[in-house]
Amino acid sequence: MALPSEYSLAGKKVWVAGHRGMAGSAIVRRLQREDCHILTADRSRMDLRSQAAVEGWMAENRPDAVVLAAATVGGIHANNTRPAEFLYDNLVIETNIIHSAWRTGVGKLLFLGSSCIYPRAAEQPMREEALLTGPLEPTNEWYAIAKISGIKMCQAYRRQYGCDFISLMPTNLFGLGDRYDLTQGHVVAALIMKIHAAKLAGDTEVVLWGTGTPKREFLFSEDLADACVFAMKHYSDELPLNIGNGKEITILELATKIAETAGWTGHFTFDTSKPDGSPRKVMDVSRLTALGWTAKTEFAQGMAAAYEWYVANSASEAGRG
Ligand code: GFB
Repeated sequence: MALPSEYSLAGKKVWVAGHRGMAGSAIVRRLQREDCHILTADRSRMDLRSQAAVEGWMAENRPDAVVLAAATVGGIHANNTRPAEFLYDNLVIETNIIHSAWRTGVGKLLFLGSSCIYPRAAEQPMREEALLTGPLEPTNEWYAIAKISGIKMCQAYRRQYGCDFISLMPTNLFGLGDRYDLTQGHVVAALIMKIHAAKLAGDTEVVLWGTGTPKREFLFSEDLADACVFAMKHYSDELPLNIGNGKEITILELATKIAETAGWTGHFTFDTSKPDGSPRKVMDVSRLTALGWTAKTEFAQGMAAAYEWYVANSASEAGRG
């Protein structure tokens, strides 16, 4: 169904679901520069997995627009070992929010997915059209299936009810407010923790999981947030929209750059009993670029900000590992 592609946030009530996570908190910061009213709901007030709670909250608060950044997320180990949570939590959060957004007449909904929705063997860089063209990477297929369902819900509600619901597929993210957890977190947060701890302890070796050869593309949290606000205003289509910078580096190169940022001069070894996951995951961002958006933050600048955030906010509680 053809919907107008321009959406004005001016004067709108925008609910950011998942405002405490890295993506959601960056989106709140970015929306604070728009002429809109931001709504958030703390986990203690509403469990997004409860349909009754979500429906009640939506009926009471009546947001005009919704950013669905709430999800159960984690790095490769979390995805691989907690399949039930990654599937159930994410499916139920998405269905509750998307369905009640339709019921309460939400004018724009942005659903955040992930680059892991594309097939493991997708042609690189990965185009949006690669969705559902082949088998998924097994370490995160549960999360990917839930996120694919979210995309399909947005498409279905567009088709059947004319809802302006869109899906964005960000590449791997890093930045401010990441989850610093050595086993459950993503690679950037885990390596910041390990390298910072090695620096403080005077250790000369840090162990990387896997072979260090997989390639990943990393986008800074504040750039993701800027892309989300851009897409809210200017994107309206069934096809998901890739969000990234199109640049990839190996895990070993990533570790080396984090070491440079932290000022640690030791060396890396590899625990190949741990999984590598996808060999390569780089986004084709040509549709996003054609719309007029590109990432602004240089990798080194984003990494310095992420490291600084970790040292200021999390390092003391995180323990040494
Ligand atoms: O961010 P990450 O955990 O997940 O990165 P994915 C995993 C890659 O980093 C693998 C290597 O190649 C790991 O072998 N790695 C090296 C490490 N050392 C470490 C370490 O200490 N911790 C971690 N976590 N990895 C995620 C999905 O996949 O991609 C998410 O699991 C999401 O669901 C995200 O979709 C975009 O990049 O493999």
